[in-house]
Amino acid sequence: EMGGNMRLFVAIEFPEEILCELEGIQNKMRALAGYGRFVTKSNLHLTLQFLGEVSRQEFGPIVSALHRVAKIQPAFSIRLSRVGSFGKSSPFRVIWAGVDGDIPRLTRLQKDIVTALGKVGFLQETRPYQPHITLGRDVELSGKESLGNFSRILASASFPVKQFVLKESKIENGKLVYHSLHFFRLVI
Ligand code: 2AM
Repeated sequence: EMGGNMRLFVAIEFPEEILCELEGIQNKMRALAGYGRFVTKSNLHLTLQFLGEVSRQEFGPIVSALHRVAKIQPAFSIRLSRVGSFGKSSPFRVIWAGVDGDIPRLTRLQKDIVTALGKVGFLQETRPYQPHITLGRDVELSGKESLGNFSRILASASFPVKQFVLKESKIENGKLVYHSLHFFRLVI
């Protein structure tokens, strides 16, 4: 931990049933994949904003800014939509699960977080926001295994998003682990 810096991001986490569903898809994919690095179940999440390296002095203002966003944003519902990829062909750079449902609220929340963090000195992300849950990286599938086949096994139950979380990314004993530092409850 150089100079007490922390590697942070803001994310939405999922109920256990959704995590199990995502893990089920990963397992089917893993069984068919020649190669792939799959995200462990406990690390599955939807990123709202990646902050990168943050110093101790910046931590307080970040938490305050996120509280200001949360206290005026209503809770909303989303559901898993489909399986897609960044990178057009095998090996797929990233395979992800997408969401639909109340996307305007999700997008609004993400924009407000970016704006609020911009005010406390974080560079605004200029690339368009592509909400995704990374399932695996560098996944090698044969031509026959189209991603559409995995989309078809997604159940479409909605689940509520009642909070978001500030997380720290660390390597512990050679493993990537995420620690939740702060939960921010949305307005119910
Ligand atoms: P990804 O899942 O598409 O890799 C923690 O690293 C989270 O922040 C991941 O969900 C990751 O997205 C996201 N993230 C966004 N920008 C990032 C960057 N420049 N470096 C690492 N992670 C980033």
